[in-house]
Amino acid sequence: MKLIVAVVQDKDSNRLSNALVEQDYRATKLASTGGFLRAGNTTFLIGVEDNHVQSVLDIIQDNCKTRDQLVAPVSPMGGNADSYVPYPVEVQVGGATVFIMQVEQFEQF
Ligand code: 2BA
Repeated sequence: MKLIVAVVQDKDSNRLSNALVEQDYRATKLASTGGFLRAGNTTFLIGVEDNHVQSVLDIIQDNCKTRDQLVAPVSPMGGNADSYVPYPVEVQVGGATVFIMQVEQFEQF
């Protein structure tokens, strides 16, 4: 069994969860925040048998779009000055950042 961890943009999260439910995959959605943009995104935890990993990756790819996002400068006050960006920058975000991990044991009680 594998655990797929997918960080997706909030704008894609409803479409992705609907697609997963339609294809009978179970998932948990976590509200998350990107370390760079400090904007909200959504992290999906999806547990699947090994032979379903590619099918889930296809669903993620079909439902998560790449977007350009303009980032306004973030004030370093009260934060870490090392990561301060002093001018607006355009970054390409997504479609999805995906990690696939081996699951040692899976139990449901
Ligand atoms: P953020 O950290 O907010 O990053 C948003 C986008 O900003 C990234 O898009 C990338 O294009 C850009 N970016 C990130 N760090 C950068 C840096 N140090 N310098 C220049 N540009 C930078 P994505 O790569 O598509 O990532 C989207 C979100 O996925 C990230 O949001 C983060 O929440 C997550 N993510 C990406 N890579 C990750 C990793 N290696 N580990 C954990 N989470 C990751």
